[in-house]
Amino acid sequence: MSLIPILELPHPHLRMVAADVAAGRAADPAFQRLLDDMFETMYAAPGIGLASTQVDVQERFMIVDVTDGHEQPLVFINPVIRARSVELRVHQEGCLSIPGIFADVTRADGIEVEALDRHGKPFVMAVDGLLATCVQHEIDHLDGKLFIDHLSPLKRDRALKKYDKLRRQGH
Ligand code: GNR
Ligand code: NI
Repeated sequence: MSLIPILELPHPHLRMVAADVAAGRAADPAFQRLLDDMFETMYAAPGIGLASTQVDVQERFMIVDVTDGHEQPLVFINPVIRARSVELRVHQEGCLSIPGIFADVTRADGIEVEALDRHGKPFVMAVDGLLATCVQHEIDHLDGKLFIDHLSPLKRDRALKKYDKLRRQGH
């Protein structure tokens, strides 16, 4: 297994929209190895989610594990949000692609997501709380979207200026 470099802002590939994962790709040993390497990379960071876009792969899949002890590793291939709750939830988000920046983001509290698992088998999962926040954050990555895009122009501007400053200081 090996760690994969994570793209950081302002890398332009973070803004790319990923294409669907092709049928049969789950049977490719290289794809399974990529998933294992992504889990290793996410746990090492440490992070609770990692989208293909962040490791410079433009195919629609992501991994998530919001547990403390690596207890619920989830793979979502070609994820689609089928339903979202009216209730919203605010969570202070961060992103491995914008290190050092954290801000409150409002998203649906609960969602129903349809996807394929790592073996290519379809499933539907209802999630809420932190897991729902994380799944929405990761699906955004597949569409070239970052959590700072959910902020008001003023707050986004402040976050980006802070990020620039951190980078100039060598963080
Ligand atoms: O590790 C991560 N933590 C996190 C916290 C709040 C909301 C979303 C996240 S996802 C982030 C890892 C990451 O950047 N995934 O794309
Ligand atoms: Ni992220």
